[in-house]
Amino acid sequence: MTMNLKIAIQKSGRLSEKSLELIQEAGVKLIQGKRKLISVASNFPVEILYLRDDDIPQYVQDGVADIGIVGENEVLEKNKHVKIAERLGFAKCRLSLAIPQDVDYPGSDYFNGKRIATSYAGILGRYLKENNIDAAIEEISGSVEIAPSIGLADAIFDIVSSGGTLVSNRLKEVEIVLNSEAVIIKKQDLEGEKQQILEELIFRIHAVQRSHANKYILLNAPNENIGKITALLPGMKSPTVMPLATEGWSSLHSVVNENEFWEVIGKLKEYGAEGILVIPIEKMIL
Ligand code: PRT
Ligand code: ZN
Repeated sequence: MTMNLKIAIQKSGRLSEKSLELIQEAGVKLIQGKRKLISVASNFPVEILYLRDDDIPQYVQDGVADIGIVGENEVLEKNKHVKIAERLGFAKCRLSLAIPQDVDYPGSDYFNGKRIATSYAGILGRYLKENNIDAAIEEISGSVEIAPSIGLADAIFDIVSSGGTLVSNRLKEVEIVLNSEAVIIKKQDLEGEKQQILEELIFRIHAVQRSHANKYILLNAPNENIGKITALLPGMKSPTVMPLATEGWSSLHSVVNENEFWEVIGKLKEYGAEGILVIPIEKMIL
């Protein structure tokens, strides 16, 4: 009998959809539980627990779940005994200090003697201590951005993503304390079969991430330029080159990285490539 790896993900919020997507793209088929607190998988030894993100570090520490998907900010705030097993690259944001727009900012000394509103008292407390800043922390659980305008605080320490919330509350970001993204955390002493299931899951996640970062490319090119094009599109090992019925031309198949894509396309056209097709890749295993 195999045991299931228990995976905690956010029940509803900014992380839930992407977390589920990641697990499903890794080929895990979930059978929805009736009350939607738990789902089990039909083809992979995992089960999913749907929780509030704030509770995930604690549950993973205590072994209620074996692993969890949560914002790094939440992991550092809760400061539980868990390990980061993998960084996932989504839900990117930062934890920053912000002050009213019309106040001059001389540097972090500014915060001495000030009151700072936040829901991240743990991270802020450590930052203030490390930087020898003597400020008061006003811990509040929501709508931190309005604290300065209602006279509750002089500054805020909160999550910033686009910066829109700060602007609409007439605040400016003055110190970035932490950059965060979604991560997989695991129990400190995860081992044996469960550790193996986690490794298989991470292997599959890498294949999915790689496939998102790359495209399959097909093109026709004059034979005299195949060498240059091959150097440009090294592919996984080397490109596939096949002769076309038209004399002097070949068809070339390879893989191209999303980041280099437009640059590569420009050069391919210079080298006389025609009929370029670019196709999404579903999975990519090296
Ligand atoms: O109910 P539950 O407790 O599970 O959810 P939650 O409300 O605590 O969390 P949720 O779903 O809002 O966010 C989950 C995680 O997403 C956070 O812990 C971060 O790791 C990550 N994340 C990424 C964000 C943002 N981007 C974000 N922009 N979390 C919150 N925000 C909020 C922020 O609080 C601020 O009010 O968006 C506002 C700022 O956004 P901009 O774009 O205006 O700068
Ligand atoms: Zn939360």
